[in-house]
Amino acid sequence: MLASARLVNAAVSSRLNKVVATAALNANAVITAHVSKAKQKRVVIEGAVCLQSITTPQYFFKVIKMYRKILLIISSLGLIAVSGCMSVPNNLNLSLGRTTDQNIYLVEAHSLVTPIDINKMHAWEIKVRTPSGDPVSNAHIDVSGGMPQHGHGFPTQPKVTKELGDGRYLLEGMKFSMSGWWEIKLAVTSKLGTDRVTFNKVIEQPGSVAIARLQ
Ligand SMILES: [Cu+2]
Repeated sequence: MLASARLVNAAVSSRLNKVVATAALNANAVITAHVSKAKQKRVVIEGAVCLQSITTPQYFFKVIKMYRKILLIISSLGLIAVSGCMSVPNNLNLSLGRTTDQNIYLVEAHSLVTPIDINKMHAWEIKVRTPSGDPVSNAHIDVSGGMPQHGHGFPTQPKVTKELGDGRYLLEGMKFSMSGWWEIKLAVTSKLGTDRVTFNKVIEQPGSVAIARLQ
Protein backbone atom coordinates (compact mmCIF):
# COMPACT_ATOMS: atom_id res chain seq x y z
CA MET A 1 0.00 0.00 0.00
CA LEU A 2 1.27 3.37 -0.84
CA ALA A 3 2.36 5.44 2.10
CA SER A 4 0.40 8.31 0.75
CA ALA A 5 -2.75 6.24 0.68
CA ARG A 6 -2.14 5.35 4.30
CA LEU A 7 -1.79 8.99 5.05
CA VAL A 8 -5.16 9.68 3.55
CA ASN A 9 -6.75 6.83 5.45
CA ALA A 10 -5.12 7.97 8.66
CA ALA A 11 -6.41 11.43 8.13
CA VAL A 12 -9.85 10.12 7.35
CA SER A 13 -9.83 8.07 10.53
CA SER A 14 -8.60 10.77 12.82
CA ARG A 15 -11.81 12.65 13.10
CA LEU A 16 -11.06 13.40 16.72
CA ASN A 17 -8.20 15.58 15.75
CA LYS A 18 -10.12 16.96 12.88
CA VAL A 19 -7.04 16.55 10.88
CA VAL A 20 -7.37 16.38 7.21
CA ALA A 21 -4.67 15.45 4.88
CA THR A 22 -4.04 17.30 1.78
CA ALA A 23 -2.02 14.54 0.38
CA ALA A 24 0.08 14.96 -2.63
CA LEU A 25 0.87 11.41 -3.42
CA ASN A 26 3.59 10.41 -5.75
CA ALA A 27 4.72 12.47 -8.68
CA ASN A 28 1.66 11.63 -10.70
CA ALA A 29 -1.06 11.10 -8.25
CA VAL A 30 -2.92 13.41 -6.04
CA ILE A 31 -5.86 12.41 -3.96
CA THR A 32 -7.84 15.34 -2.94
CA ALA A 33 -11.31 15.93 -1.74
CA HIS A 34 -12.61 18.78 -3.70
CA VAL A 35 -15.41 20.52 -1.97
CA SER A 36 -16.41 23.49 -3.97
CA LYS A 37 -17.99 26.22 -1.95
CA ALA A 38 -19.66 27.54 -5.02
CA LYS A 39 -21.42 24.22 -5.42
CA GLN A 40 -21.51 23.00 -1.90
CA LYS A 41 -23.82 20.13 -2.58
CA ARG A 42 -21.69 18.76 -5.31
CA VAL A 43 -18.55 16.82 -4.83
CA VAL A 44 -16.38 16.54 -7.80
CA ILE A 45 -14.59 13.30 -8.12
CA GLU A 46 -12.13 13.83 -10.87
CA GLY A 47 -10.78 10.38 -11.49
CA ALA A 48 -9.95 10.49 -7.82
CA VAL A 49 -11.29 11.94 -4.70
CA CYS A 50 -10.10 15.46 -4.63
CA LEU A 51 -9.15 16.72 -1.20
CA GLN A 52 -7.58 20.01 -1.30
CA SER A 53 -9.43 22.98 -0.07
CA ILE A 54 -11.82 22.28 2.70
CA THR A 55 -14.18 25.12 3.15
CA THR A 56 -16.90 23.27 5.03
CA PRO A 57 -15.46 20.73 7.48
CA GLN A 58 -18.79 19.19 8.50
CA TYR A 59 -19.77 18.61 4.95
CA PHE A 60 -16.33 17.31 4.23
CA PHE A 61 -16.60 14.59 6.84
CA LYS A 62 -19.98 13.55 5.52
CA VAL A 63 -18.47 13.23 2.11
CA ILE A 64 -15.46 11.38 3.42
CA LYS A 65 -17.71 8.85 5.14
CA MET A 66 -19.38 8.18 1.85
CA TYR A 67 -16.18 7.71 -0.03
CA ARG A 68 -14.11 6.11 2.67
CA LYS A 69 -14.97 2.65 1.47
CA ILE A 70 -13.86 3.52 -2.00
CA LEU A 71 -10.64 4.98 -0.65
CA LEU A 72 -9.95 1.88 1.39
CA ILE A 73 -10.52 -0.44 -1.54
CA ILE A 74 -8.35 1.63 -3.80
CA SER A 75 -5.53 1.96 -1.32
CA SER A 76 -5.54 -1.64 -0.17
CA LEU A 77 -5.10 -2.72 -3.72
CA GLY A 78 -2.28 -0.28 -4.02
CA LEU A 79 -3.85 0.89 -7.17
CA ILE A 80 -3.99 4.58 -6.94
CA ALA A 81 -4.30 4.85 -10.62
CA VAL A 82 -5.13 8.44 -10.60
CA SER A 83 -3.61 11.04 -12.73
CA GLY A 84 -4.53 13.43 -10.00
CA CYS A 85 -6.71 16.41 -10.19
CA MET A 86 -6.37 17.76 -13.64
CA SER A 87 -3.01 19.30 -14.18
CA VAL A 88 -2.65 22.84 -15.36
CA PRO A 89 -2.28 23.07 -19.14
CA ASN A 90 1.28 23.97 -19.95
CA ASN A 91 0.44 26.38 -22.75
CA LEU A 92 -1.49 28.85 -20.63
CA ASN A 93 -0.79 32.49 -21.25
CA LEU A 94 -0.02 33.67 -17.75
CA SER A 95 0.55 37.28 -18.65
CA LEU A 96 -1.41 39.65 -16.43
CA GLY A 97 -1.12 42.47 -18.94
CA ARG A 98 -3.12 42.01 -22.13
CA THR A 99 -5.20 43.84 -24.67
CA THR A 100 -8.90 43.10 -24.51
CA ASP A 101 -10.51 40.83 -27.10
CA GLN A 102 -11.31 43.66 -29.51
CA ASN A 103 -8.20 45.68 -28.73
CA ILE A 104 -10.15 48.52 -27.15
CA TYR A 105 -8.20 48.46 -23.90
CA LEU A 106 -4.88 47.45 -22.54
CA VAL A 107 -5.52 45.94 -19.13
CA GLU A 108 -3.05 45.02 -16.43
CA ALA A 109 -3.86 43.26 -13.21
CA HIS A 110 -1.83 42.43 -10.17
CA SER A 111 -2.47 41.17 -6.69
CA LEU A 112 -1.72 43.65 -3.95
CA VAL A 113 -0.58 40.71 -1.86
CA THR A 114 2.19 38.25 -2.67
CA PRO A 115 2.38 35.40 -2.33
CA ILE A 116 -1.31 34.72 -2.62
CA ASP A 117 -2.45 32.42 0.17
CA ILE A 118 -5.21 29.95 -0.50
CA ASN A 119 -8.53 30.95 1.06
CA LYS A 120 -7.34 34.38 2.05
CA MET A 121 -9.34 37.39 0.97
CA HIS A 122 -7.22 40.00 -0.71
CA ALA A 123 -7.33 42.81 -3.25
CA TRP A 124 -5.98 43.37 -6.73
CA GLU A 125 -5.32 46.47 -8.74
CA ILE A 126 -6.53 46.74 -12.32
CA LYS A 127 -5.03 49.26 -14.67
CA VAL A 128 -6.95 50.22 -17.79
CA ARG A 129 -5.41 52.11 -20.66
CA THR A 130 -6.04 52.64 -24.32
CA PRO A 131 -3.70 50.67 -26.60
CA SER A 132 -1.75 53.91 -27.07
CA GLY A 133 -1.27 54.14 -23.33
CA ASP A 134 -3.74 56.77 -22.16
CA PRO A 135 -5.32 55.94 -18.82
CA VAL A 136 -9.04 55.20 -19.02
CA SER A 137 -11.05 56.78 -16.25
CA ASN A 138 -14.70 56.29 -15.26
CA ALA A 139 -14.67 52.73 -16.47
CA HIS A 140 -17.01 50.10 -15.11
CA ILE A 141 -15.39 46.72 -14.66
CA ASP A 142 -17.37 43.54 -14.15
CA VAL A 143 -15.47 40.65 -12.65
CA SER A 144 -16.16 36.95 -12.94
CA GLY A 145 -14.16 33.80 -13.29
CA GLY A 146 -13.36 30.56 -11.56
CA MET A 147 -11.68 27.26 -12.23
CA PRO A 148 -12.42 26.08 -15.75
CA GLN A 149 -11.27 22.54 -15.01
CA HIS A 150 -13.53 22.21 -11.99
CA GLY A 151 -16.57 24.05 -13.23
CA HIS A 152 -16.91 26.42 -10.32
CA GLY A 153 -16.58 30.13 -9.87
CA PHE A 154 -14.94 32.24 -7.21
CA PRO A 155 -15.94 31.46 -3.63
CA THR A 156 -16.52 35.19 -3.25
CA GLN A 157 -17.98 37.90 -5.44
CA PRO A 158 -15.00 40.06 -6.31
CA LYS A 159 -15.90 43.62 -7.19
CA VAL A 160 -14.21 46.78 -8.31
CA THR A 161 -14.92 49.10 -5.44
CA LYS A 162 -12.86 52.16 -6.10
CA GLU A 163 -11.28 54.17 -8.85
CA LEU A 164 -7.77 55.03 -7.78
CA GLY A 165 -6.99 57.54 -10.50
CA ASP A 166 -4.66 57.30 -13.45
CA GLY A 167 -6.73 54.47 -14.93
CA ARG A 168 -6.26 52.31 -11.87
CA TYR A 169 -9.06 50.45 -10.10
CA LEU A 170 -9.24 48.57 -6.84
CA LEU A 171 -10.63 45.05 -7.08
CA GLU A 172 -11.66 43.70 -3.70
CA GLY A 173 -12.97 40.37 -2.48
CA MET A 174 -10.58 38.17 -4.38
CA LYS A 175 -10.15 34.72 -2.90
CA PHE A 176 -8.78 31.52 -4.37
CA SER A 177 -10.18 28.53 -2.54
CA MET A 178 -7.75 25.98 -3.94
CA SER A 179 -4.60 25.60 -5.92
CA GLY A 180 -4.69 25.20 -9.65
CA TRP A 181 -5.75 27.13 -12.72
CA TRP A 182 -8.05 30.07 -12.20
CA GLU A 183 -9.49 32.44 -14.77
CA ILE A 184 -10.10 36.09 -13.93
CA LYS A 185 -12.54 37.54 -16.43
CA LEU A 186 -12.94 41.27 -16.72
CA ALA A 187 -15.49 43.16 -18.78
CA VAL A 188 -14.48 46.79 -19.11
CA THR A 189 -17.01 49.42 -20.11
CA SER A 190 -16.27 53.09 -20.72
CA LYS A 191 -17.24 55.65 -23.31
CA LEU A 192 -14.93 53.73 -25.62
CA GLY A 193 -17.20 50.70 -25.43
CA THR A 194 -17.29 47.33 -23.70
CA ASP A 195 -14.52 44.82 -24.14
CA ARG A 196 -13.36 41.72 -22.33
CA VAL A 197 -10.17 40.11 -21.23
CA THR A 198 -9.44 36.85 -19.42
CA PHE A 199 -6.36 36.42 -17.30
CA ASN A 200 -5.01 33.05 -16.24
CA LYS A 201 -3.65 32.68 -12.76
CA VAL A 202 -2.13 29.54 -11.37
CA ILE A 203 -2.30 29.23 -7.60
CA GLU A 204 0.44 26.99 -6.31
CA GLN A 205 -0.07 24.27 -3.78
CA PRO A 206 1.49 25.40 -0.47
CA GLY A 207 3.43 22.15 -0.04
CA SER A 208 3.62 18.79 -1.71
CA VAL A 209 2.31 17.12 1.41
CA ALA A 210 0.49 19.19 3.95
CA ILE A 211 -1.65 18.43 6.90
CA ALA A 212 -4.22 21.07 7.49
CA ARG A 213 -5.70 21.45 10.90
CA LEU A 214 -9.26 22.55 10.86
CA GLN A 215 -10.63 24.95 13.49
CU1 LIG B 1 -11.54 23.93 -7.92
